[in-house]
Amino acid sequence: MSQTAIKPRTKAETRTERPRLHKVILHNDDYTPREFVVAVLKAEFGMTEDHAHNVMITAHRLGSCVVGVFAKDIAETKATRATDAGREMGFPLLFTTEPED
Ligand code: TYC
Repeated sequence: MSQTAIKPRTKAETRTERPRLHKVILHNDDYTPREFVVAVLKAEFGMTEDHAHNVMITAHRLGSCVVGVFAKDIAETKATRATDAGREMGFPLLFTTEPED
């Protein structure tokens, strides 16, 4: 008869999960000037004029556009700063965040 001793596993699994990334989303509105949206995208997200214009016009036509994907705290800080830049000028410009699937 074979007697195989099975050693119980003692080491806990150390699988490191990467923190989920969060999308920053730009929402269209009827009041914020296009050039202002482009300027905020350039200033807060380091976009070129071309890239910022593409993102702005996509949000304008479709209602919203993903601006970028960041760690949660960075996404929230950027969305808040960009939204505040609009509010300071009296515009309803809105950036929100949501976890990436
Ligand atoms: N719809 C705005 C206008 O026609 C421009 C705009 C574009 C505003 C994108 C917000 O996320 C936005 N003046």
